[in-house]
Amino acid sequence: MMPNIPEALRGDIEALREKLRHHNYRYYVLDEPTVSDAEYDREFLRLQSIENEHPELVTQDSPTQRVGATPLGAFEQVAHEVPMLSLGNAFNEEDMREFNKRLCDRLKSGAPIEYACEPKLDGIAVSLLYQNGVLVRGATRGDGSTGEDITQNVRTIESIPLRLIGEGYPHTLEVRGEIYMPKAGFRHLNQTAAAAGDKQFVNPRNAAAGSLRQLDAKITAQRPLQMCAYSVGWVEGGSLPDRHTEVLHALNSWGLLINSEMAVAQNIDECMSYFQRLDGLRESLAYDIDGIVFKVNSRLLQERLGQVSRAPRWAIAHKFPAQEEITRLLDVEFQVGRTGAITPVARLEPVFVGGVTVSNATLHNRDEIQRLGLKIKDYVVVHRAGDVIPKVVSVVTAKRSEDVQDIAFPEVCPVCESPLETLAGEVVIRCTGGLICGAQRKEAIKHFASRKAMDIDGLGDKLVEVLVDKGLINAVADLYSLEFSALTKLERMGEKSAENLLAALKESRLTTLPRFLFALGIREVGEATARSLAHHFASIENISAASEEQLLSVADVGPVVAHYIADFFKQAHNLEAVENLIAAGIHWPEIVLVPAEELPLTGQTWVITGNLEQISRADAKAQLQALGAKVAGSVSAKTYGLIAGPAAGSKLTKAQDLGITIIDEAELLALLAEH
Ligand code: I6G
Repeated sequence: MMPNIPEALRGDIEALREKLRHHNYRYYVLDEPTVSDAEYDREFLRLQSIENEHPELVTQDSPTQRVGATPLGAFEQVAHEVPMLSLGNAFNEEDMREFNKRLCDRLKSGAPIEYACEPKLDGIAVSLLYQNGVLVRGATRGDGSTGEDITQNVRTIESIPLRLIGEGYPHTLEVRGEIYMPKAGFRHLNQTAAAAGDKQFVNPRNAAAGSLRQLDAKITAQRPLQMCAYSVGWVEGGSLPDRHTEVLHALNSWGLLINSEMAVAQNIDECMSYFQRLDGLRESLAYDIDGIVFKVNSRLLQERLGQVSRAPRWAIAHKFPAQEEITRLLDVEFQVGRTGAITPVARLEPVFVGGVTVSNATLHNRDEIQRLGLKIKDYVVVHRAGDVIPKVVSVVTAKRSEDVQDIAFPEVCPVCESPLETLAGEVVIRCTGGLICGAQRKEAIKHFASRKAMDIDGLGDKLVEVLVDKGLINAVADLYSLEFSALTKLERMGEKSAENLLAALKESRLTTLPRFLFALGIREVGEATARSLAHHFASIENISAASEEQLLSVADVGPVVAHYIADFFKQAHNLEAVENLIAAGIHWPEIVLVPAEELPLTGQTWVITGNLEQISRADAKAQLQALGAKVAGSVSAKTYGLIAGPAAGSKLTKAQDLGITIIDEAELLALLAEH
């Protein structure tokens, strides 16, 4: 017999569930919570406690029922009612244009085709089946016809609704999408694994796959997984909008997460612009993507186009170049940097990754080699993303052969044989040789001559190596006494090149104090700090005489940097180098200190967004600050101006809405040059 439960209590419980579903949706799907975590927790506990008292009222779609009780013995097979197709690929613009032409020809239409553009998340394709709005099954794609039942696991993912919200969804609705692990969650998961001495995942995709493969859903529940919907499969008892992007918006209104970068392109040219824009955004996205999926937006046209073998004709994945490849570690060499840091560098069998051929990758330090468990001749996974230096991310131990060799870290500096040291709290091993060390000297001179330092045209890294190796220069000041006759004796140095180099050296003598300070190569003093120091102290004499305490009063100088600066100017050989350079004729326009309230941009707050190409963000920020401006991270009514580079997103839209001045990089450079 049914227990006697007041109808009012049933109603209360359902209302509470609805409320929690709504907050869940706002938090996990819209990313716009309207209650605090504490308030959510209180309501959740209230529901849990009522359900504990009345277990007969617990329903499978209750927000308390995400984690099942008993681990499975094995995953069951699931036959997909509508096959889960795969996508054809495009690797370049030509492939994309051919795809578009194929479709135009087939549709026999001269009108441009409208496309839906969606980032292709690097995750696991899944199917979620909703019957009357209740999640009844979750399955992997498998071979497209048959997958595995992972209902227990998908139920633990908070961005997957256990019951759809809103109205108008079909009675049977199969949603398809990608389960993925955001980059931040992946990093955190690996840090926790490392701290516990457990095995780490190679990348977010493997972590997502491993998490879904758990027979115990309690483990899946602890993994930071998300699900993003990208299409529908089996649909009955209801209808969907005519355009694919509208279908996705409908899914979103029923509680499912869709990609916020989704857009509509009116033609193939707009698809290509979208591809370029997302390529620029790729690194800054919270999740890994491996390409862009373009789909004919009209579902009617999709139907007309149909499919070929197991892929729809109306969709294509335009892939970015792979960011990870496997290659062989041939050797490890040890480089000595400007500050004496010894960096192990992997010499690799050349491999095409991230759009370029890579044959070297940094291994950072000894700890990293140990963490990777790396041996010479191992097969390794190399990662290269954007302009970031290639990195060895893991060893493919399954491919390890018998002939691998241990990597021996040097006992003394590989260049000058000085002893090595590791300072307390650092992992970096350094050569103690200072400027006695040929490698450190060369690096110091290369840095001095570099574009953002003294900008000596024609004095590249190779030439510095030759000049030091031939004994023509030992220190930076020696550059200014180089003679024509000595230069023309060098291999591949004609009279014209020697003349040009001497002219560039002469020209470089007129510089600015910030450039000169940066060129000295003081540890941790980058361009921005050099500029702040110059504008605070106005002269090299004042800077070299400043105490650590005085240095600390400079914007962006902390105790560590203050110590490095003071320490640099305490050393006689550094003071001598500065004197020699000034004696060689290096000079700069005097810096006139202006009171803060009289600076040209005082009272203005600027925000920087999008990509800057000619100036780093740190530098732009420092230069704006040096002119008296504040630089903020978000746009508000108080913002004076927005600097928007390519791939600017929501900050640009907000600034446009607020009618704030918007300038591009070229206008920023003009503004900085003006003052
Ligand atoms: O594997 C896929 C990833 C992303 C897809 C897909 C997608 O859209 C953003 N869309 C379809 C239609 C298919 N696979 C078959």
